[in-house]
Amino acid sequence: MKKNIVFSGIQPSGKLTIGNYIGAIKQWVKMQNKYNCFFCIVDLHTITLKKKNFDLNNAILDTLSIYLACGINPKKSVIFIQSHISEHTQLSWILNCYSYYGELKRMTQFKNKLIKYNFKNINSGIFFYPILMASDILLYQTSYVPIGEDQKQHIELCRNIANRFNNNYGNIFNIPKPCILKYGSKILSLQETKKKMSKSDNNYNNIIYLLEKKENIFKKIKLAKTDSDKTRKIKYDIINKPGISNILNIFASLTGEKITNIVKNFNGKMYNDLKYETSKVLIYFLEKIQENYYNIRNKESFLKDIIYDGNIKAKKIAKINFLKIKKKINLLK
Ligand code: AQP
Repeated sequence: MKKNIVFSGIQPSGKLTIGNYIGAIKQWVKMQNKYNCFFCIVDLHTITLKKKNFDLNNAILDTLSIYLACGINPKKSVIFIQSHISEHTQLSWILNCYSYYGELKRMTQFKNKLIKYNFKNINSGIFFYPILMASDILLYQTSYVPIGEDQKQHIELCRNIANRFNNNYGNIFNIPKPCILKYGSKILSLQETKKKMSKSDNNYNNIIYLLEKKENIFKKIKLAKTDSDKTRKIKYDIINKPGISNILNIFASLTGEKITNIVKNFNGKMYNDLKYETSKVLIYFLEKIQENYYNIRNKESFLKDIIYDGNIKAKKIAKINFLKIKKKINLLK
């Protein structure tokens, strides 16, 4: 039987965080045993925001090394680079013509970026980003897209565009479904619990990187914002106790323990006890990933071979599917 297709990607826009792992990569590792998986390094999305002295080429290899270190297996999954497969941008133009200004304007991520950059110097790449993302997904006839909560709205848009296209031309695109975890789909920033943890956050104390040093983990988790509830009771309540709930989410996601059990085990204990144990969980968990990472990161020819192989496999599918789309809209006889 033909396996369903899974597509997902991460921007090589900085050092990956435990948010990227818990929300996305953790799901990928599991899914690669069951599905036909395409894991992309979405470098074209990264150039929507420009950072001074940022070495994108290096960041792509860092991201690939993290994928591998976390357990993405190039023998099971296709790992490739978005900009190397020209069909992504070609399809993106076509889909631009089947999507509306109004729907792109409503995207929360876009609105947040407008605020973050004070409505100044917003390039149109940021505006069209969700269309390129839809192209990434639809090009491979994807069934499932494992992502964090923040990307949910973009998948809804992608589904709308695919349905619109199908209504015009027959069943061209598979309609993809998002896979979003019940717990851990939005790991919060450690000190500003109203927003998610993000690799491009300027405040490093908000983030635990996958390559975070042991001593920083203790320090950052210790500094993590909690709440002013006088009872200091450890309980899962994302509305009233976002900080503590976030720490519980991290603990649960990395150990596989149920939140209710963790809460029971910490009954009567202090916030600092939970923070200390969570730091230990993080250190134990990240140790292996970091060891794997440092073993492969300087093997550039090994990494480039993986990209080469992945690109060939992705290109083959992308080319066939894109030709079908072009034929349907009469761009090709
Ligand atoms: N805090 C998070 N909790 C859970 N999942 C998260 N993801 C990101 N942050 C969290 C998921 O990771 C995947 C890759 O995301 P991306 O790099 O393509 O862009 P992003 O969502 O904008 O992630 P960042 O870390 O916030 O990147 P920057 O700072 O560059 O914008 C996605 O599946 C995302 O949901």
